[in-house]
This record gives sequence, structure tokens and C-alpha cells, in this order.
Amino acid sequence: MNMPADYKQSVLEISIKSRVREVIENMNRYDKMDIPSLQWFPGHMKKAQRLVEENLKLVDIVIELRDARIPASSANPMLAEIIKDKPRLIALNKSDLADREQTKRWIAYFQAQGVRAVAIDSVKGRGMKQLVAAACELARPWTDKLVSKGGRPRAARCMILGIPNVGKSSLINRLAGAARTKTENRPGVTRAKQWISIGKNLDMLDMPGILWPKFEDQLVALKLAFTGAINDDIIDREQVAELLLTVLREHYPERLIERFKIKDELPESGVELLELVGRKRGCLVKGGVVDLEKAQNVVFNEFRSGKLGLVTLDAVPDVKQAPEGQPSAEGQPAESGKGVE
Ligand SMILES: Nc1nc2c(ncn2[C@@H]2O[C@H](COP(=O)(O)OP(=O)(O)O)[C@@H](O)[C@H]2O)c(=O)[nH]1
Ligand SMILES: [Mg+2]
Repeated sequence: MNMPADYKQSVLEISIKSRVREVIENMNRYDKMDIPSLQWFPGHMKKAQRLVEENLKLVDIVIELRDARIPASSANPMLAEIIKDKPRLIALNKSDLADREQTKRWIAYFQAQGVRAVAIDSVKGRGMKQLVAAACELARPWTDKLVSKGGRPRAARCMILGIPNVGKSSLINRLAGAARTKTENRPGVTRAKQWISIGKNLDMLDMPGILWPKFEDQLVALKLAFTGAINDDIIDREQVAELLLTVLREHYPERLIERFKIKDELPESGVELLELVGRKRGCLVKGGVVDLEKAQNVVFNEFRSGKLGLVTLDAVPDVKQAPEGQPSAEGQPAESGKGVE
């Protein structure tokens, strides 16, 4: 029988959702989901929030950095509350590792919600011009107002905000280029807050605001672990690797087959997949037993560096389900299947 593509897609989503949920439920039963080890206790969160709020007073706009592979899961749950009515734009970083088509759809989604978004790669410097142009444009009403009130014309001021490992330092370094190195090299100059000029129309605070992710949601935590945003041992390194292989097997079997030169049918379970990867890569200990730790490293390193293909793990929400003013809808983690087609 020839099933319509849409139908197949939704069956796939349901199966992946239930499988991941099942494994997570099992993990809970054995009490392995140790979220507090992420070191974001209420005290840390309060402190991080306070630091961001202090710096917010100094800027016209914020650039919220998210991971293009997980545009929903890499968001901070309290961002709107923290930045209040400060104009914001979203930069989807690491777009070099994400599914291009999905990145386009995410950008269109954000724009439809009234938030400007740009795809960037802070390592290679892609998208920097567009980002700077978007930032200047977003800030213009504020800088213009200043002038109309009799103030001196000045460059727009921005700051970078995002969860750990999303690429804040890389972006700041990339945008700063030579300007930053110069100021840092002067002896006696404290590394306190500094402004970095990016062209003549934009100044950037050189210290990013660090926010925490939505790790209280277990599927979100898992995706953060897959992408390396949070320590992969927060759950159980082996399980994270096995789940990642399960997800890839479900959505990109051909990539696993090709990358690991697999001749026979792919095994069903995560454990068997991990063992197979280990065997294919010669991660063996005495007696031909697979060194699972080495196999895990292969999986994580190759996935995170894009060698297993460009993958987006968060689905673009159905706009009907996510009207403006309800940002939480964009974080539906269970939608993951759609992102990985
Ligand atoms: N492939 C890729 N890697 C990136 C990109 N931006 C940052 N990274 C890497 O992500 C890791 C974390 O980056 P970092 O700037 O330290 O993140 P921060 O914690 O937000 O400051 C580093 O290994 C960076 O090289 C990007 O656009 N593409
Ligand atoms: Mg950093």
C-alpha cells in the first residue's frame, strides 16, 4: 500500500516519541535522571538573571543566541520575563550543523511571530553581515528617538544572550575581530565591561548574558545532551548515546549505514547499535568485547561535528497551535520527530 508522505511522517513521529518516552520513563524508574547535577540551582539562576538585568539597562536591544539544531530546546524559559519589552532578535547559531530546510522554516516561524531571526555560523563567520544589519534595524527606532529628544546620535548598543555552549564567546570574538584583541593587549586595562564597536552603527557589550535552558523537561534535556549543550553524563552517557543512535536509526538510517559501512540490517536496540558502531571502529578491549566508552565518544564526536549529517531535532511548531504571545508553544519537545525528516 502506498501511504501518503504526511501519514508516514506522523507515524514516524509517534513511534519515535513513544520510544524516547519509554526509555526516559525507565530511566526515571531507576532514578538516573539527575537534573540537579546540571549545576543550575535556584541560587545560580537568580544570580544569572540579576547579572543579565544589570547589563540590560545599558543596551538598546538583545541578540538571543540559539542553537539552530534545537531552536526550541536551546531557549531560556524565562527570557520574555527577564528582558521584558527590550527589542530582541534571534540568531540561530551553528547553522552549519543544522538541516538547512528546517532552519529556513524556523526563521519563517519566528518572523511570523514578529521576531526577526537570522541563521549564523560563528566559527566560519557566516551570516555576520545580516546579523549586524538586523540588529541596527531593530535598534533604529530607539536610537532615532534619542536624537529626536535632542540627544547626540550614537551607535546602537546590544548584548548577546544565550544558554551555555550555544556559541556566545565565539560570536563575540567573531564580531569583535581585531578590535577586541587590541583593547585586550593594552596593559593595565581591566577586563571589566567593555564596548566593542562593530562598524559605526553598532556597539556590543563584550560580556554575554548566560541563561539556563529548559532542562526540567526531560526530552529537552536529552536534546541538549545530544548536541553537547549540557554534559552528556547528566543522565547516563551510555543511554544518551544509545538514544541518539535510536533517533538516527529512525530518521536517518542511511547515514548510519554509510558512515559506519554497515552491510547487514541495522539492529533495533540502542545497545546493539552502539556495539555495532564500536565494532566497526575497532573500539575493542581484550577478548573482542566492545569498549562502550570509546564507542560513545565516536557517536558523540561524529554527531556533534556534523559527520552524521546535518540534523535539526526540534520541529517547527504548527502555527495554529502557537499563537503570538504564547512562546511556550514553540518549545513543544515532543514534536521532535518533525524536525528530523
Ligand atoms: N560548528 C559550529 N560550532 C560552533 C559555532 N559557534 C560555536 N561553536 C562551538 O561551540 C562550542 C561552544 O562555543 P562557545 O563560544 O564557547 O559557547 P558559549 O559557552 O556560549 O560562550 C565551541 O566548541 C565552539 O567552537 C558554530 O556556529 N558552528
Ligand atoms: Mg563563553
